[in-house]
Amino acid sequence: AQVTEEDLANDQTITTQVVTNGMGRHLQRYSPLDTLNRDNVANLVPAWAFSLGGEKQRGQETQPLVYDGIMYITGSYSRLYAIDVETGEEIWQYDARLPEGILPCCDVVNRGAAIYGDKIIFGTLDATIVALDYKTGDVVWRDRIADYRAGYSYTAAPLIVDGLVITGNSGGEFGIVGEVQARNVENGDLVWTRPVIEGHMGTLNGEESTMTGELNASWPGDMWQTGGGATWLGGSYDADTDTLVFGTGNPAPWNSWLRAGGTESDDLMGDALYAASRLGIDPATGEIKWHFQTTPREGWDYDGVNEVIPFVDADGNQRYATADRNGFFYVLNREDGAFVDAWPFVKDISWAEGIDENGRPIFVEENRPGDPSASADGARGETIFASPSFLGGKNWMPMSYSQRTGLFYVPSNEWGMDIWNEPVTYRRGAAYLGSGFTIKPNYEDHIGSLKAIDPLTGEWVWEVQNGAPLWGGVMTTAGGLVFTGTPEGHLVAYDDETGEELWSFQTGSGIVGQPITWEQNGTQYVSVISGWGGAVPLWGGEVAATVNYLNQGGLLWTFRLPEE
Ligand code: PQQ
Repeated sequence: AQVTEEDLANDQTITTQVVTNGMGRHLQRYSPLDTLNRDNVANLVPAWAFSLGGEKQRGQETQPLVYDGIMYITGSYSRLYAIDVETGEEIWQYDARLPEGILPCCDVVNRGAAIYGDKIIFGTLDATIVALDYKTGDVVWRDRIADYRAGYSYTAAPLIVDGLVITGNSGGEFGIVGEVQARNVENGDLVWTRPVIEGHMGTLNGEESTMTGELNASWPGDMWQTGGGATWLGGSYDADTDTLVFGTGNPAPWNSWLRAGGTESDDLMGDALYAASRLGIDPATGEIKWHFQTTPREGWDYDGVNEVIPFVDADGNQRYATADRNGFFYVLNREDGAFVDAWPFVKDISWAEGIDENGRPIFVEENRPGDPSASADGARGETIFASPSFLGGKNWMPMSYSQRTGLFYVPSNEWGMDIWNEPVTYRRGAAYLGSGFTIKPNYEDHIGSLKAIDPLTGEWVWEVQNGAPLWGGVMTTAGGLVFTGTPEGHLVAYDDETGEELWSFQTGSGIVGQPITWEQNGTQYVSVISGWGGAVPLWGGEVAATVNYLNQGGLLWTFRLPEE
């Protein structure tokens, strides 16, 4: 058997396999399976568990893939495992040999692989992409995405469309330049590249194609050359409009005054296009079809990378939805990415009063960290409190769209930060922030908040609060279930209409992975990886201190209903 473009295109409806990140390239993470449902989920029990082994633990963020009786997962430190789905026995394991000196910003994570033909493909922390034979784990081809010594890394699941492997890059905290690349999945040959910062040149078939944006329209001087905008979370594919949708990280450095973004201007200057944006890209050529910038004049590390999910709203309109790190839930038009509406999905947003009718934030200028050069000694600008924190109202952990309820299920966090700016100059391979910060909880009893959101009105239909920040993916099913995990270790199933907890299981370590479901010989299975880590323990300030009791791990769990 070989995975085809049809398999990828129909992944949501072919319930015996999971061959794409997102359980469908639109990333809805919704399964039409309903043999497991609200009436029987209380009986769910483990079928098997698989340990990643070794002393290499840290954050386990993978979304498993299932094909032809084999489950494929990636692990921390760029490992990939093939496992028998019936028994949980290992078939083979691939360990990337990582060089000294890799510079991942936010833990040694990997979010999953891609599968096509007879190959399984994943990216490694040294900004390399590797294709393995899916039966043996032997390397078929390997290629460098970018130079890890300049701060580039890679953590996302690749996306496959029409025989091309599409990847982003990581490294935004090091003054790299965000880019999307497409390679021939058969041999790894580079087909096109699209840098996402204005002034940089794209390529197609080895030749220069077009410049991104217009030089110095929104970036002063040569700041665009180290402009950040890492495309670190990968993207979705909207088959109906034949568009890749990729998000871009914050512009570098964080200090917006150095990019002419400290004050509002009459033209685009200071907006830092196309950082902190969503881009619609032509998969055949890498040309940008449209852009929507969630946070122009970005100054709080509000990366615009979060997933964009195509859906049809209750009035029959073709829409995209995305829950941005900046705290606003956006609905965009699917043809051209144009702004439709936006609402807060967390409480206490302080950096903006709202979003205007053009989709531009209404800034609260007092809540922008101050200009260091305006301070007495030039060493530190005014410290302000901003909410959400730089780890966002929502970070990378994917939300889900239920076709059953028409609601989005958003894993969000209620927290803020003290943040200030400092002078900084670019040095290759060194952190390029120009900011300091401390994250703080906004409430004593919870940070995590799973919300069911109506995409027509922005209304929160229900909310379930959690002590620690939520950091795991969400999945919905036609059985009326919402699955997600907590850092405290529980995989939980909720009622999709009420938020009532129907089942939970303690997995032994924090869940920052992404659940899936599929069916094998008429039985519906649910799998999730457990293993606490990711950005929170590293960057979470006062919040990290409240969760430092959580243990690391590395166990993949698979559940089913008991045999009759
Ligand atoms: N990764 C996580 C995680 O896996 O928990 C959280 C974050 C990243 C962030 O909050 C980031 O800002 C971030 N930024 C970049 C970047 O700018 O290149 C990369 C990554 C990453 O690759 O994991 C993260």
